[in-house]
Amino acid sequence: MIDRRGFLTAGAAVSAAGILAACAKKNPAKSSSSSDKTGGGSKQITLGFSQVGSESGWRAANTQSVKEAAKAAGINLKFSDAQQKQENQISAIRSYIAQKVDVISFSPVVVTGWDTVLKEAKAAGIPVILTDRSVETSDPSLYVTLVGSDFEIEGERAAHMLEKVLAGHTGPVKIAQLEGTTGAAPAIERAKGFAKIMKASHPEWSIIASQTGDFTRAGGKQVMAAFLQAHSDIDVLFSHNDDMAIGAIQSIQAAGKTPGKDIKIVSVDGVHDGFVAMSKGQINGIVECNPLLGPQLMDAVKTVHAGKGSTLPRWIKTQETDYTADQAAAALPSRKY
Ligand code: GYE
Repeated sequence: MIDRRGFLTAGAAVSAAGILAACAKKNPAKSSSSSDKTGGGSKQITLGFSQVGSESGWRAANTQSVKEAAKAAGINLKFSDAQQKQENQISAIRSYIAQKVDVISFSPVVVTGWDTVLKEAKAAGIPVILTDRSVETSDPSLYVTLVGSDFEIEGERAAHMLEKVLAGHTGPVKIAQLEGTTGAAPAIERAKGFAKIMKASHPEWSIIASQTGDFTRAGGKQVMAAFLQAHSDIDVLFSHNDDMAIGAIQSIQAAGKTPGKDIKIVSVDGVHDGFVAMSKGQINGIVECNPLLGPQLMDAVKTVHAGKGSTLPRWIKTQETDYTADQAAAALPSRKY
């Protein structure tokens, strides 16, 4: 029995090998050109990828990275944008199952509600790799690995960033929080990590307002305007991404306050426009969340397709850094997204 986390039986592996051998005999020229493409000596891999949407600069960079990395790896990519709707992702995954793609990958918009469709993929023998965001499932065999960031650690890093930003400040600190999409892993875990450090070390900090801005600029702008109406005493904005912070900056200015001074801002991502706002002093610190997951994802796809999924770690994490406003201008030209 081949251990591919239950995705492939020995019989299926043997018959797949048989088909490949037959193809190679029938058409050696074709087989060698496709082996050049994949670099793996087998037929071209088809990957069905369901993206969350196009809600942010992070997402745009992530989409580009996935497309470019698939091309570079010689992987045939079927791509669909779910416009932040879980039902669209579920239909995309079902359509990839019907098309019999080799591997399915998706960035789940929210954490819950995936078991049924993941079981369908498993029953069809198609391995699933999660990217960017995680799911909650009672059956760990429903996906092979997750390629993405540790969002709880990002929340902790955001709290430590705020400690730096507030250095020298004494007295109570009133914080407004712009949350990401409700039910999404980065929204849940960034809030959790931040709250953990706050609870452990900062009795003087309090979150006086917290609401979702859905990771979009328009959402950040609208929710921050409402926060400012309800609270005249906000000292800090913790935004779960740069785009919402950029939207919020407009509302802070419209309320006659100076972003970065009257209201200190810490956000997550590190996209180009976030760095521009930080170099103007409007954002005080950014916790980087790397969207360039394409190359690691394609490596994982090849490994899984080669039947070696069980050799992969359950979570393939990404490398990230933190930036304060004084580092922004110097870092901007070398930013890749
Ligand atoms: O921080 C945000 C995007 O899931 C890490 O989604 C991603 C988040 C990212 O919309 O900008």
